[in-house]
Amino acid sequence: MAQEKKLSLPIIDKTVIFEEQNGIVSVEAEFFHKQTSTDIRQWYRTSKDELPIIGRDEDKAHCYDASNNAYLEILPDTRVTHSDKLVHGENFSNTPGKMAVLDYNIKFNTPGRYYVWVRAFSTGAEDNGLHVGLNDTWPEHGQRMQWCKGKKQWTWDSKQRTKEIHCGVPHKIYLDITKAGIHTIQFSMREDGFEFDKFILTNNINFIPVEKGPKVVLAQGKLPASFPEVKMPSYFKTISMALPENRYIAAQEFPVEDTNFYKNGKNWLAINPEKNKEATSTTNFNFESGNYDVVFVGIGENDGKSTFTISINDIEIGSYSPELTERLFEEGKKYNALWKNVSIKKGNKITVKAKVGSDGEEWTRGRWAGIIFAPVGQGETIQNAASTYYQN
Ligand SMILES: [Ca+2]
Ligand SMILES: [Ca+2]
Ligand SMILES: [Ca+2]
Ligand SMILES: [Ca+2]
Repeated sequence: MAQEKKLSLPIIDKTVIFEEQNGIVSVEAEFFHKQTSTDIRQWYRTSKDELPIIGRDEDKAHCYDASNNAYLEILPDTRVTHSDKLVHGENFSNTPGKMAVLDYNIKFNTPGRYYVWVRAFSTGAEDNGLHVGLNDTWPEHGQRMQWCKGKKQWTWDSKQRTKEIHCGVPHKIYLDITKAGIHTIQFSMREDGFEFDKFILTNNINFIPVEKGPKVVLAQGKLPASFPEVKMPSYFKTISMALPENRYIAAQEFPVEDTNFYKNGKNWLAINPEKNKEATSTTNFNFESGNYDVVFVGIGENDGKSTFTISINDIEIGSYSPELTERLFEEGKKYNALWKNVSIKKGNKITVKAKVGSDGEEWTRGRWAGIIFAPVGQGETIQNAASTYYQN
């Protein structure tokens, strides 16, 4: 069987039934048991070793950070920008239930109104609409799910596009489950190129899923093994290598012993705020003497703002605090500091002092990734290299 065909077929059968418990149910998009109305557009699975090549499709694979390391995309994607022709019934369907329909069986224990959230990845303005239905009906409140925020990253949302508000109104996307038992939840295309990772239904109007969302629970059947993980090169590595002339020292090349820092994962140093509020580490600058643009790569956290102070031979070159984030942590330009045209001699001591921050309840961990010494005038270029969570 051609690889492409295989990627549009279900990987579970209809005996696999998901279960709502305590008013919530969570399902991977790739766990549909049936796909219909597929002559013009279909959903295709992408994972580390599975890349559908189906006509026009200008964006890359986005397995990194996808729940279960896999997702579905409606292909081909012939309407990428507003200037591409809109063809009803081909690259767009304002009528739900007509094109690329996915089915999921869910056992509901608690009847009631369920708000539908979907985790999607949008790279443009014409790949961010979807419809949701129930038992082959397509109620008004499942139509025109819309994403505007969170471009180029996996983003949970639950909003209905209206004539007045194109970016969608919250709390308007819901399905009414009138009795307990097994129901079929369905999704169909509104815009081609849509990328679909996971969905949840919750009877709590205030619930907001974060990160990869709640775990999948089964009422019966068995799920296939997870897809292989896709590792991204670290942000620090990516921007360090952006110019061959860059010199750099990763945080984890700094000594840890007796500094109050610990190694956090493979790329960062951090402070355990339950033990320490400050940490300092020093290493030698073993590169050519000269002037450099110094980029300090800190991590933005959502519990507050850490503070970093960098010194060369005990003379401070500056202090700064990365901005607050919405995610647990984030890397990118706005979390870095840049000091231009700094004179450094071979053998100078480079010292990083970190202090945890707080939002009044939780503490940050003073996470940082390293320091880049770029040629003078190139600091901005390094700063503008892509961030971890933005994929093309
Ligand atoms: Ca694509
Ligand atoms: Ca499209
Ligand atoms: Ca796409
Ligand atoms: Ca998924």
